Amino acid sequence: MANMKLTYFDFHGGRGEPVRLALTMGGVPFEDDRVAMADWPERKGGTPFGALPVLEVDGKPLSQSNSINRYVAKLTGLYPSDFWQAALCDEAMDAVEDLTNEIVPTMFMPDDEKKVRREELAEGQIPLYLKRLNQNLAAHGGRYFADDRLTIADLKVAMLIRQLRSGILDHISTDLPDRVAPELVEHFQRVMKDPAIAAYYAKRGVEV
Ligand SMILES: N[C@@H](CCC(=O)N[C@@H](CS)C(=O)NCC(=O)O)C(=O)O
Repeated sequence: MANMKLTYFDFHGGRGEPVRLALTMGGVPFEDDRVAMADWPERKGGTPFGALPVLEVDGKPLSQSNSINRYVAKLTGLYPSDFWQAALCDEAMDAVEDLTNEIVPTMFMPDDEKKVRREELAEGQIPLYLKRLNQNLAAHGGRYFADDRLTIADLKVAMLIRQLRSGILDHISTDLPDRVAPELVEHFQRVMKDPAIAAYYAKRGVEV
């Protein structure tokens, strides 16, 4: 088994969390290198594109969250072998990336600009994406995004729903997912009840 090291920020969510969950679910040991924000400026230059997550496999770096997601999902049986099901899996993960790319810049905005931009997103792109993801879930059987089973796509979407409901994004109402995409919230709860995931968070004392 290759030696794995995941480098990501020190919180339970974001682009790196599906990788942690997938490796844990697959029973793949890895070094969980959690970077404190204060240390990031010093470490940024040492990453392939100045961003995290980065997975090192036997010392060789791999960046870009969805590329890492696909790689670890293939290793852990969380990626469909059927090409169409794999494409559905990618579609959901890339949609979450689209939205993440809209939300993340607001974290670095001054308060007044942040409020305006987040309110705009809460009226526009966020409900639009949640509704479309909700429709995709329904179209693929209602329980999971692809392959009629939990795949890496479910982990990625679930982390988005958790972030939106967590209250860490001021000016975006925490009940937005419940109002516009209730089946996605049920899906999130289904994913969190997976025994390996529930055990992972219980061990870390994290409420989900
Ligand atoms: N396209 C990249 C984006 C990575 C990215 O922007 N990561 C954020 C954290 S989620 C980051 O490293 N931000 C710090 C920075 O850009 O300095 C991916 O999908 O991995």
